[in-house]
Amino acid sequence: MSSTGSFDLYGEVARPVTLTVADLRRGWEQHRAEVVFDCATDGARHHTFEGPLLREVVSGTRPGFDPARRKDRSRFLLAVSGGDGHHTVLSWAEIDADFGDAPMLLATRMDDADLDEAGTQLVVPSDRCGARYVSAVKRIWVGTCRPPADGAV
Ligand SMILES: Nc1nc2c(c(=O)[nH]1)N[C@H]1C(S)=C(S)[C@@H](COP(=O)(O)O)O[C@H]1N2
Ligand SMILES: [Mo]
Repeated sequence: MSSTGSFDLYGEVARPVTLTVADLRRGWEQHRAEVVFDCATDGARHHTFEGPLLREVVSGTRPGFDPARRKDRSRFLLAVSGGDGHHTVLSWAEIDADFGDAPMLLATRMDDADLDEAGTQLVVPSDRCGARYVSAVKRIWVGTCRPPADGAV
């Protein structure tokens, strides 16, 4: 059972880890992002977030790719789940500096509030809509999916 505000980072990685928001604040350089996104029900939302880059935090777990090979890295996915069951998927290539280079964060602070109790929030400044800004993150799975087999269609 994980403590308040912590999340599990696991999957096809050498070093799975459970991290608190305090760990995120201590362990990596903090970045700041002022974002606007559209919510289907609430319209334009404005927020300021602070936190480490998602790719730096995930890299610390040593995902099971050869870091020197772009094609190998491009096979990996991340699945991010909130405590309420909201779940979204992104690809490693979206955040990899040689591909999409999106400056996604794992927030330690939103607007004027620390997220230690609520839990970290995924910040996706390159998204136009808010659906992937998963709050109260509980799990991030990192891994690959099997390529479609011949004759599967
Ligand atoms: N855990 C969780 N995070 C979530 C959602 C959700 O239902 N559960 N909804 C998303 C959607 S659709 C939007 S638009 C934003 C809204 O964030 P805000 O209300 O803080 O502006 O949160 C996102 N993060
Ligand atoms: Mo939304």
